[in-house]
Amino acid sequence: MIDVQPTLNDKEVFDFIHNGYIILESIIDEDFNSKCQTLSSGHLTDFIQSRSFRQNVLLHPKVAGVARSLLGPNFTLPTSAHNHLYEHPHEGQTLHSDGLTESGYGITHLQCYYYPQLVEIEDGPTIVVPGSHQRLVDREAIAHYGNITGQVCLTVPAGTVVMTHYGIWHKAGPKINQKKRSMIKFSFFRTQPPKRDWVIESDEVPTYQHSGRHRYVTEVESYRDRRRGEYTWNWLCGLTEYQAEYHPARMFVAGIPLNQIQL
Ligand SMILES: O=C(O)CCC(=O)C(=O)O
Ligand SMILES: [Fe+2]
Repeated sequence: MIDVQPTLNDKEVFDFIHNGYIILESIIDEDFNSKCQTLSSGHLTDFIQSRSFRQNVLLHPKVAGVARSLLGPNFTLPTSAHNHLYEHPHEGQTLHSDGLTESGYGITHLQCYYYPQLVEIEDGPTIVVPGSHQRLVDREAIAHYGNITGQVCLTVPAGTVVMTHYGIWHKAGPKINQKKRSMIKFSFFRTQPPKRDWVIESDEVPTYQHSGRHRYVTEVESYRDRRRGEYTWNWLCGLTEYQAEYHPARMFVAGIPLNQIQL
């Protein structure tokens, strides 16, 4: 099987649990970014399964290292992706979580946003709400929300990959220029029960460290966040009963386990 080393340590796993995303800035090779800027909008299949996309993006040691850390050794590589390409000005999307987001404390699905070009505020960056990923809501309920204190505009350098918990609330922000802005979205899934096999210094499992209140939440909600974080941490460390789950989004987003991939 292709050797992928985990990259996250306990503290970085805490941060992912707390925020629901991790930003890997400017990691993809410039020539490959340029190549991706010529892709057409919408569904992508052959290109995503190509050796060059696998080598440059999916198996980039930092991208695969996060997938390996949070989803275990035999995570799936995607066979398709979606290019969210905007060119003309638009007023932005409404806040939402994607299709088949569901409740539950585990981490089984990482949805990734790859930006092959620089994204500035005028370009309509994706906006995410840190810590929103464990709050299952219906899309209509949050679609009318405006800006939320503490939301993060993903204004990022070319070649950035943002890896998110599938449930995170997000939207494409308003765009006021005619520049092309692409975001290639793809997913990794877990295939095995979790265990604490990321980068560890000692076998002793630390207790979950809550990073405090997100800017938009009250004390009580923050307490709930802490409890939810503890459940996720314990689940990831293999301390709670694991029931094999087939993430519902996998009905639409296929993947091939790493142990079946040959480059
Ligand atoms: O393009 C973006 O920034 C976000 C797109 C998105 O979230 C969607 O279409 O579901
Ligand atoms: Fe979305």
